[in-house]
Amino acid sequence: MILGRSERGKPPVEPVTLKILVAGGFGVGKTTLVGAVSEIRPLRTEETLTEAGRPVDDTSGVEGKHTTTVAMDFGRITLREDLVLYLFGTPGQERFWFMWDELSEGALGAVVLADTRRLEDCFAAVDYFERRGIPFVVGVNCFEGAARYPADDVRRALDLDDGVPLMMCDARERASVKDVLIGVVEHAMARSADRRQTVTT
Ligand SMILES: Nc1nc2c(ncn2[C@@H]2O[C@H](COP(=O)(O)OP(=O)(O)OP(=O)(O)O)[C@@H](O)[C@H]2O)c(=O)[nH]1
Ligand SMILES: [Mg+2]
Repeated sequence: MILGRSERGKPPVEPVTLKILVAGGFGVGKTTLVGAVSEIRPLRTEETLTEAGRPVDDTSGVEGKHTTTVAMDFGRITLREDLVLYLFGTPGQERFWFMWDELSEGALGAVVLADTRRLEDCFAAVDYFERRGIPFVVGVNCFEGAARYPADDVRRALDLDDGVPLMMCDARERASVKDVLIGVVEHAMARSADRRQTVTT
């Protein structure tokens, strides 16, 4: 007997896959964020921080940190059955920034993670995405012990354009990270809809 279409249930959906970058300064929690939400075992490229690197690898605030990303983090999250995000965490240290151009190829958008104790460490990431016109949101990773600042103060310190979303988050919490990722997808979609409208009007 041949089953009719309605009897066979819904046809399998081919999900849309989107690439999202996770950027920000050294030790701000990028690897932690990808690990918190990835449904596959995240690919990590961690190397041990050494005594020799101490003058350049400033771990103040994250003294428990013993490793650093040297190439990238990679993870995957299914936001809806028809929407899958591939997450690419960038290395935070300046000496690995040559990787960013490769990693940002084809990215829909980015999350710039910030730590308010060392806000200046994410300036370069904000500049990078602004200059290339890649939509991004800022996620303020709220470490315990760090002073909490109103969102507007952080926005002003980062000199963010009005349209750029800023969200408080905890890079260790799946639900919190998921909200940030939904934020970046929505923001990027809205930006591209705006652009289409500008072209047609
Ligand atoms: N308390 C607290 N610790 C965190 C949080 N996020 C990350 N950490 C810790 O901070 C340290 C740095 O986190 P990573 O995820 O390695 O940071 P990263 O941005 O990937 O660092 P690089 O790749 O070296 O630039 C780790 O020891 C984490 O356990 C957070 O939200 N709260
Ligand atoms: Mg890392």
